[in-house]
Amino acid sequence: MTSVQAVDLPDPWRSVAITVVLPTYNEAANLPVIVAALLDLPLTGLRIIVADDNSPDGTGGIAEELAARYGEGRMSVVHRPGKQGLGRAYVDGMTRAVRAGAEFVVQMDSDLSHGPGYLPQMLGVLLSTDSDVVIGSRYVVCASVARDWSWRRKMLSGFANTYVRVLLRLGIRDVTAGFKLWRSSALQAIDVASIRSNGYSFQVEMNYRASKRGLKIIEVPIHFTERSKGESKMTLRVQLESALMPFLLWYRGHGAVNQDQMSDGSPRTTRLPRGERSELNRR
Ligand SMILES: Nc1nc2c(ncn2[C@@H]2O[C@H](COP(=O)(O)OP(=O)(O)O)[C@@H](O)[C@H]2O)c(=O)[nH]1
Ligand SMILES: [Mg+2]
Repeated sequence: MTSVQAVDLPDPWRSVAITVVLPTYNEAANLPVIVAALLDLPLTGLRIIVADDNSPDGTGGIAEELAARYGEGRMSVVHRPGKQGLGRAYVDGMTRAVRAGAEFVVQMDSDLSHGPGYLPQMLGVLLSTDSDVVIGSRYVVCASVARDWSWRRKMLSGFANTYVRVLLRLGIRDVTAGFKLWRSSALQAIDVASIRSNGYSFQVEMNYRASKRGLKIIEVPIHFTERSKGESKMTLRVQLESALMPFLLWYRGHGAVNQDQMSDGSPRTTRLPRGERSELNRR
């Protein structure tokens, strides 16, 4: 279990620079609702980056209208050429957020499954401790998932979590959670720009790198709501990748990321896939 220490809150804490990255693919009905709820929070330094993959339902255009209404200072839109998956959209949005000077970065679904109202609490936990990542968790005490989440999805999520927990032993209950608040320094430490996976495995790979880097991860309970509008983009391909990636991480882990775990105090390095140096670390 991560042991965390209390630290002094920055003053004033509500105006810290925090950017929420919202990946969208066909979320025309949900986007205006979540954007309004986020910008209504008592967090004056909160900005939104929408990363849209050229949604056929016109979500990209709706995002532009919202950005014009709320102003550039609060919201911007990244138009990506086509559907490349959740992980690609997150890497794009998160990399831009860090580069633009965000101190904290949030990842959450745009379909209102992750309640915007949890954010001040998650930020409070991050700021008042020396933790690096706060997960909005479905599988800790007091957390819950929607009753109307299909039994198939509940089983899939339960199975995926157990499989990853047993295989990788990261000490995280909700290891496939998509609702997380990161310190930007943590995203730089794990070199988010070099993450290659998508879907659930994107979440697992991020946790794996964070854990191997020795970053402190805390889970706070949330109620996970099923989307009421639009459709899930979960595909068989995403599920297969999600099954394979944790195994590859485990298999390679002793080479690729364990270099981070130097106990002799020497500088830590992250070996990147295919010898790449990422955009973020090139700065
Ligand atoms: N930009 C982008 N967003 C995506 C893609 N696939 C899913 N999303 C978004 O990722 C979030 C989670 O997707 P969702 O379909 O709700 O997955 P589920 O909750 O696991 O069923 C939603 O905000 C989707 O719009 C994609 O290929 N590109
Ligand atoms: Mg969803």
